[in-house]
Amino acid sequence: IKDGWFREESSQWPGQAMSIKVAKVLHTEKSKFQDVLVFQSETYGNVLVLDGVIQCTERDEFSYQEMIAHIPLNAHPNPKRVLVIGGGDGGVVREVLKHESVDHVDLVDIDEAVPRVSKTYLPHMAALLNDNRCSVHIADGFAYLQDPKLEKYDVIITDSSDPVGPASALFQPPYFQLLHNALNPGGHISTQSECLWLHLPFIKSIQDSVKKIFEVAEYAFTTIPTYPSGQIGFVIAKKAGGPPRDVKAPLRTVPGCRYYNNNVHKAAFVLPEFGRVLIEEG
Ligand code: AAT
Repeated sequence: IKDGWFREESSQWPGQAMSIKVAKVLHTEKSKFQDVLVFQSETYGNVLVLDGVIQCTERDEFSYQEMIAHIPLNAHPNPKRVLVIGGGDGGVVREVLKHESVDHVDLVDIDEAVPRVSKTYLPHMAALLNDNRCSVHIADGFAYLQDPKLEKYDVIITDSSDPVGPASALFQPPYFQLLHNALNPGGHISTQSECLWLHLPFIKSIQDSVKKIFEVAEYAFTTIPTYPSGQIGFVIAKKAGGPPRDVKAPLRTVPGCRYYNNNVHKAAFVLPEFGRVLIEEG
């Protein structure tokens, strides 16, 4: 923070940086895993930053949380057991619990500081972490999935931070194999997969790794002003039954959404030509 502005600089997006005007710093700490910063901004509500990277702002978080959650959940005929890896702010859990069929969601974040500070400073995201359908586990997502006694899931959402630091293993083939093993037949996954404008070869490598294990893997995206270059996507795959974009049954209406609707669901898979060429034909 300099001269009242937070600036998001990183070698992951060289030569550019999102800046947000700070009204007040609310919290700083060095947790076991990362630098945690929460500030109140002038125009984006409260903002959570980990290791200098914006994780969410109150003004636009719904775009990301709704899309990473409802694309796999709403394409599944009857999701009951859901796992969220990362996402300690609780935003994805809030979206998951909009689906009446869901009777249990496990959330696994490596860093206890994230749910703790989110409960205080991001209450609209974190409130349902206390719901009786939700269990919060503080653990590494990769290690959690290796538990041989793990009960299987219908949908697994990887809401992870970027692949530098504690989340790096969550973008590699062994992790995608663990996801596959942890899914019920017919299960679906979505996994945070970065930005078309910045990370096209990386998206391709995630998609190729997922495809080797799930046969079909597609990229769907959302727009969001406070993530790098204003766009982020998810690799979506399911255990059986053809491409994720071909939803057989009519999509249900998910209540209380501000970004997601059934047409947005379908449109999210339609890529601009520079991305389509590499991701779908490359
Ligand atoms: N809901 C949008 C915010 C996130 S949070 C990503 C979370 O992943 C963080 O809380 C972090 O503690 C957690 N995390 C990182 N590594 C692991 C791991 N190995 N196991 C479990 N949780 C982990 C996503 C932000 C996207 C940013 C885009 N630039």
